[in-house]
Amino acid sequence: MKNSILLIVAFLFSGMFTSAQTFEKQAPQGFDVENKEVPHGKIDTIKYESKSIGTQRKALVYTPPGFKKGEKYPVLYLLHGIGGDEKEWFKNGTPQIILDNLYAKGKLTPMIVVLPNGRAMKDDRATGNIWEKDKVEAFATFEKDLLNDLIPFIEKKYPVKKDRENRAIAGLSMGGGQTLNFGLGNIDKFAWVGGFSSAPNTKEPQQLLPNPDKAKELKLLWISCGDQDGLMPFSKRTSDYLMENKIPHIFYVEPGGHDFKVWKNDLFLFSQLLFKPVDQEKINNLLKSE
Ligand code: FER
Repeated sequence: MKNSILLIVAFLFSGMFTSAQTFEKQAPQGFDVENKEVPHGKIDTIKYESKSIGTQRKALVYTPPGFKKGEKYPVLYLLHGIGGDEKEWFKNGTPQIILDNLYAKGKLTPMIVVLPNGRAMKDDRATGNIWEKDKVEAFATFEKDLLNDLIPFIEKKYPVKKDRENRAIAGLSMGGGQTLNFGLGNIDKFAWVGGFSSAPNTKEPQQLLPNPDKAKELKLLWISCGDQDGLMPFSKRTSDYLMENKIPHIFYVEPGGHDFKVWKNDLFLFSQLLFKPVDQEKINNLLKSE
């Protein structure tokens, strides 16, 4: 009897040890290289009617290896930057390869990943002057399109779990700002939020979270930025405000600038935390350690 209790305790401890150990601080070499030997997910281009914009809009959807219509999946909405569109992540961040490789190692909860076009306006292509006022404003307009058009479309067309605990939002730069604005503004819709190198479109902390305690309902609040990135102040001020208000979150300052090397690493780390129990304090300490 005593022995079996000891065994159980030892087993539980070894589990804690392995899960901490196997959460690597940085993506290992080859994490983003296609491996023909592993099962692949599938990428579809979908078109949906946007009542908010009055046009048909496009998004890419990645379904995981072994995807079955009869099962129900959580969903991650993954947003691009100011120069991109629905294909930016796919072309430059290769989430399909990173995630295929993670699935092969058993590191992910099976999920659907939606890559939307976050420039919500009639001509949503990343052409001409991408810094023009109406194009920048269209990144804010996307909140309506996402909540009222895209999410309902995905929930009709794909077998997905529809509660907040099964819906995540993350993004890079302008998409990171959108993520924090929309995610923290709609905690009833999203329980998992990840801002990567968030841009100046990130609302000021007081406006972002007038009632900071509300953010305690989140399962994961991830804020990361490269240490060489000029946009660091937007992540830092958000994290500082959360710290002042004792809101659990992960603040990850990583080596690097404003580029896909950083964002691929972010996706690699962030995706492994999704839709499973996460101790943010522990991950924070792990990411800070040498
Ligand atoms: C800015 C600097 C950077 C800005 C947006 C960005 C709207 C976005 C960068 C990106 O998405 O990569 O002043 O203002």
